[in-house]
Amino acid sequence: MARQKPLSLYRNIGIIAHIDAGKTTTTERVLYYTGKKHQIVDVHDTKDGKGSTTTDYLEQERKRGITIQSAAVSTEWKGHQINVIDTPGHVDFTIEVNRSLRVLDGAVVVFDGVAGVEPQTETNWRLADQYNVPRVCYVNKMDRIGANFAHCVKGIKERLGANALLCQVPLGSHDEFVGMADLVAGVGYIWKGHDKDSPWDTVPLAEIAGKVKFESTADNEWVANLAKLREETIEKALEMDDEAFDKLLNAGDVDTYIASGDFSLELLKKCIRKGCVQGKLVPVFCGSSYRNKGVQQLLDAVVDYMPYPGENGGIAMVDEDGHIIGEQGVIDEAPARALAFKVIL
Ligand SMILES: Nc1nc2c(ncn2[C@@H]2O[C@H](COP(=O)(O)OP(=O)(O)OP(=O)(O)O)[C@@H](O)[C@H]2O)c(=O)[nH]1
Ligand SMILES: [Mg+2]
Repeated sequence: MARQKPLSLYRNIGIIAHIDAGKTTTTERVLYYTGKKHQIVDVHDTKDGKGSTTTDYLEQERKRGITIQSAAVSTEWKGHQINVIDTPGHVDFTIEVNRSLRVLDGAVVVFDGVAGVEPQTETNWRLADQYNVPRVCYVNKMDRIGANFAHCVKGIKERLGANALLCQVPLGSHDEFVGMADLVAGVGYIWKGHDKDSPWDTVPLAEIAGKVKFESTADNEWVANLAKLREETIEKALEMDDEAFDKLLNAGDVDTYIASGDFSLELLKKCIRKGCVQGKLVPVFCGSSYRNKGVQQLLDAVVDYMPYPGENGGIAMVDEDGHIIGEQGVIDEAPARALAFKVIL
């Protein structure tokens, strides 16, 4: 079976979360923005027979508006083949998440921006730990009343014990959620509307404060602290690479380091990728899939930070008694091998 692309251009990812965090809604946007679908179907519109989302196609899934079984879809983004498994969040179907994690190289963990870390987030997080699956976090539903990014990040750090790296912070919340600041690229994305095809403006980090003003003090604080937050992100990311971190230490501070000419966006992304693939860092993003904000940037993160098959080493081989007897490398030149993780009749 010939592969169309080198392995480095594949991403096999799962979307995992507590029930209702927005996994299927996010998957639906992924298919739309990658050009695989021309329409978006919303989960809550499927109950009265108005079609179905691509991944919740079972009759009971449509009727109940929940995911029951894991469903896999394939699409392309920026020259990469992205295979996505949309998993169920309900506790009764945890076995479906378990099976999926066995075959995944990376996972996008979705959070409800209001609820933060929930019981099934923890269960699925521990399962991902068990299978050594690198993760990125996506704080969804920033458009809901009560959305609280800080609370969610606190939960990611304290309840999940993750070394969270803020790659984005939200610009506003609830009705005022207009986009996010990208602490890696040093820019803000400010959407002009909620429609699925609404464009966004990309503005330099230093200009964001002049463009947005929110009712909530907490929301304004994120904006007031953007320069400091970016410094923290850069510092933490560079720790993943001895040479880059030494240079930062010699420069004394992030500003001097950037001015020295040794710094580049490519280097920063390389460090984040290294930390993420090795499971030392968990990059954090935010958005509102329902309001069509942040999904394209999340896809970029999947390409930039999630491992390709075999990047994290081979697959353990076991004998009939389950003893590990070696490792099977995942290499381009080798004949294709497959593990059927699910059969649908
Ligand atoms: N306001 C708001 N609602 C959202 C957002 N994302 C999803 N929802 C809504 O949340 C509900 C659950 O969304 P789903 O996408 O089915 O969530 P899920 O994580 O796939 O749920 P399960 O697979 O059943 O665990 C639906 O009514 C969605 O429309 C969002 O960004 N903002
Ligand atoms: Mg679902």
